[in-house]
Amino acid sequence: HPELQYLDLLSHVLENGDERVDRTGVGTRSVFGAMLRFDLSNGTVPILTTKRVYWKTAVKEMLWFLTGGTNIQPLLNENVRIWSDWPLATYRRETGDTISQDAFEQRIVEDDAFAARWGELGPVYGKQWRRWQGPDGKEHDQIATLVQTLRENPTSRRMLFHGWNVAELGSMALPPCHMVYQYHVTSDGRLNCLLFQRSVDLLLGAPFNFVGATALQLMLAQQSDLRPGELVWVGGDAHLYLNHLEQAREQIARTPRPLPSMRLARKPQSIDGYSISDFVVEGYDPHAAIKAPVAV
Ligand code: DHF
Ligand code: TMP
Repeated sequence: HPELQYLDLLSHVLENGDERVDRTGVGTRSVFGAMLRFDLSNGTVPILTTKRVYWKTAVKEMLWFLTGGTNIQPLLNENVRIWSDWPLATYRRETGDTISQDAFEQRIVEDDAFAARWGELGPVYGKQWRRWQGPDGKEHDQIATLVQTLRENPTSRRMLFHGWNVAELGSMALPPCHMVYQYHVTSDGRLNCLLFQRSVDLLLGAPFNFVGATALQLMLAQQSDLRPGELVWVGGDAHLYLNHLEQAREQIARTPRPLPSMRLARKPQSIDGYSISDFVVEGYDPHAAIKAPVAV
């Protein structure tokens, strides 16, 4: 079962991970360098079954990246709350206000001026993917270029987009974790993806990253008349936070169920035409959700 690769990685990190203090102060067990391979050509997708993964949230996050957005207001309008902690921490630090997460989120939704001031993550994923600014001021749409190359020159070895814009790292709420996505087209028309993720929160982040990368691969394949191939996921610093160890043990003890399928209900005119209702997941029967605190 493909999911055993993930569970084996959790076990490996639990048993052999180097225990250290990290940026967040929570502490992690960490290994360096990991690879998982998921074959999408057989109709299955890596939405983990050993806990419930909120796959719609992960797809909505990916659609938000594709809009080029970097403000959490449109995410909150879609009821996606996974990015609120970072602007909230900044707001509390800079104002001394002890506002609750709920009240902060409500204010972002209702007050556009407040959202513009406090809902920004800086030039993160969406900005770099769609509007990477060159030294001459010209903006580069890496996604549009990728789709064009997939269509016109699919044997290219230069089909990738990158989030690590060195000059702008300092103004990002978090430097990109899922950093570079490279694509490859086989001679029989399958689209492969290799995602390099420099830093991996194995319990909370990775399951979302698998879903986001899969959704993007399905959209790119459809837009370039290819079939989905393999998703190769490579992690750099792959870690379990020390307050996730029990949850990881609980998840490892569970038996994976058949992976679900994901398909696109229609073909929009362009990569910019997708919405969450276009994603159809079938056969998803996961074990119960596992709650865990996110390290900010
Ligand atoms: N920081 C850290 N320490 N780990 C992360 O995974 C992470 N991910 C970020 C930003 N910063 C991060 C963006 N992605 C959750 C999942 C993905 C994500 C951020 C947060 C999360 O908390 N997931 C929970 C709740 C999901 C929900 O309520 O919809 C989960 O159980 O999967
Ligand atoms: P870092 O910038 O110090 O590496 O911290 C980022 C943390 O967030 C790290 O635990 C990895 C995690 N993360 C993911 O695993 N996936 C994601 O998509 C994002 C944004 C973060």
